[in-house]
Amino acid sequence: MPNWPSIAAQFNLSGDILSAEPLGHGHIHDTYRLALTERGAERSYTLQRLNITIFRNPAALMDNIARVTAHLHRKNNGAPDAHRHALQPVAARDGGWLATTENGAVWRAFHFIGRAYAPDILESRDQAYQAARAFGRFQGQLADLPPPRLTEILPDFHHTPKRFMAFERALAADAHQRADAARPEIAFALSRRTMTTVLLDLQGRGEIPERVVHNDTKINNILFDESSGEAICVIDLDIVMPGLALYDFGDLVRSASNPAAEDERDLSRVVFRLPFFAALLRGYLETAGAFLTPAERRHLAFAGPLITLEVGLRFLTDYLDGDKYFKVRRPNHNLDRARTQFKLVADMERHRDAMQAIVDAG
Ligand code: GN1
Ligand code: MG
Repeated sequence: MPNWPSIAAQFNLSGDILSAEPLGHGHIHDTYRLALTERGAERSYTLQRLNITIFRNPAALMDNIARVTAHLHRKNNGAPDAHRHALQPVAARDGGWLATTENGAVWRAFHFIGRAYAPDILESRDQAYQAARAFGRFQGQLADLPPPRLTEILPDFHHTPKRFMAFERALAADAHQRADAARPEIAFALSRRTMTTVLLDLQGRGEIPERVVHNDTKINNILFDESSGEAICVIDLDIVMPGLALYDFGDLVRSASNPAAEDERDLSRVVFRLPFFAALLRGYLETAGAFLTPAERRHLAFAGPLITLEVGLRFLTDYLDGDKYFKVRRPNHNLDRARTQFKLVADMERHRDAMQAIVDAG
C-alpha cells in the first residue's frame, strides 16, 4: 500500500485521511481515490502513481496538462457545475505538480469528480452520442490554446507506419518464442500494411491539419454523470498533444462500437455495432462538424478500422516483446487483446460501405 500520509503531505491538501481505494481500469498508471476529512467535511482526490518507464518526463507532461485544463476552465467559466466539466490538478507544496516518494515513485493529484462513472463498455447509443459530442467539444475548445505548441510527450504516438515497423522488429526478434502461438494474428496484421500510411499521406499533402487532440479517446476516458447520463468530463489527459482529429474519432469508434471487453476471450462476442457508429458520428459532427476539413470528413469511416488495427498491432507487439508496456494480469493477455482488436477490424471491414453511406448522409 502506498504511504498515503507522506504522499498527501506533499500536495496542497489538508485534513485526515479517511480512505483510499483503487480506481478505474487504466493500462498504464495506478489510480486511487483518496478521501480526506476536515472538520466534518469530506473531500476526495484522484491520486495517480505515474508510469515513469513510459512517461520519462512527468514534469513536462504535467505542464501540458496544467495548460490544457486551465484553458478548458477558462472556456467553461460560468457554466453550471463548471468544476465537473474539466479536470483540475492539485498543486504540490514545492510549487510543481508532482510528489516523489522515498522509493522513487512519482505521484500527481486531481480533484475527484463524484457522482460520475467511466464505462468500459457502452450500453446505449445515447452514451455513444454523448461521448462523441464531448470529445468533439474538447477538440473545439482546444483549437485556440495559446502557444507555445504542447510538448510531444510520446512522439509519433499514432504514427501507424512506425507502429507497424515496431511490430516487424518484434516479430523478427521473437525474443520470447511467442510468434508461433500468434500465426493467424501475425498474418492478419502483415496483410494490412497499406492501410497504415493513408492519414499521414493526407497530412503530408496538407489535406488534413495538425490539431490539439486527446490521442487516447478510449471510452473509459470520459466521465458520465450518474443521474443525467450526460458525458461531462474528458479525463486521462497524458497525451493531449498535436495530432489528427481522426485519431480521436477512430479510437472512439474502436472502443464504443464493441459490446465486449477489450480482452474478451470469446471472440463471438466481439462485434462492430453499426448503430453505435451512427450515434458517434451524429454526436461528433454536432460539435466538430464546423471545423473538419473535407478530407477529414471523408475519412471518418476509415479512422475506426485504422486505429483499431493500430491498437491491435501494439498489443501484438507487446505480446511478442514479453509484455513490457501494457499491464497484464494473465498469460497471453496481450495476445487476447490483439485478437479482439483484429476481430473488430475484420467486422468493421465488412461494414465499410454501410459506414461510408452513413458518413456521406451525415
Ligand atoms: C492505454 O491509459 P489507458 O489505459 O487509457 C494506452 C492507449 C491504448 C489503450 C488500450 C498512453 O490507455 O493508447 O489505446 O491503453 N495509453 C497509452 O486499451 O499508451
Ligand atoms: Mg485511461
